[in-house]
Amino acid sequence: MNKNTRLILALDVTDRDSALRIARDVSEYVDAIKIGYPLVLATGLGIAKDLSQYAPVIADFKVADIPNTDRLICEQVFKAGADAVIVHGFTGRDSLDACVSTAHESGKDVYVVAEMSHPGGAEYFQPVAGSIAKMAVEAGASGVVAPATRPERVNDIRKIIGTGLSIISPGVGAQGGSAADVIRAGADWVIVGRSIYQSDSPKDSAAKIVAEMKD
Ligand code: OMP
Repeated sequence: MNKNTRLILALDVTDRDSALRIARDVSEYVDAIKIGYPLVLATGLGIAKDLSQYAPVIADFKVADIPNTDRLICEQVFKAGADAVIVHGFTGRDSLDACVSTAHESGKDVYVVAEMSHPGGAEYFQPVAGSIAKMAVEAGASGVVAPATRPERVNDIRKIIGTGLSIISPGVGAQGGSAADVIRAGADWVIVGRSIYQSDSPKDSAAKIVAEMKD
């Protein structure tokens, strides 16, 4: 993923035509498009390949199973044309290793959820976020997911992982976080969904967020 705009679109729409239209409209403003259960369950995993003409695709399946199942899931995700996958780390090192080795076999990336952005993310995740982030470094992941709703936590996590891993950060806009604040706190990319795909002009909204981060 090239760091041009620092924006990742979370394309959580459930209609194939809308997904393709929005992806095309915002393509000049995004470094990647994140897809997940809403869009894939509605349209099929084939949407990954269709969207990859506009930007690299991150498959957000928050993979969280035993190593063998994790490997099988990641194989399907990469075979379908995704460039990266988001996985959970709380399942332990062996499960994470299965995801990372599957990704590395085909030159793909793994992002590990360190701490979630919603209020409940502070309940169980926050106490273990540092350990999960450290494990992501040790396992050879490409980066971690950390909350734009708590820039101070992004700063803490950046200190733990150093500069070798990327931080991708959801929670901007609809969840209350600020793109500029979280980039300043150490995130490499922001992940934005509703503020873009629910707006009257996804393209203008994406452009505005990119400009805010540049400023
Ligand atoms: P909006 O809140 O609509 O901007 O979308 C945020 C996107 O990031 C959604 O696709 C969420 O599933 C995802 N996300 C979070 O909001 N919080 C997290 O802690 C982790 C993720 C994620 O892994 O992408």
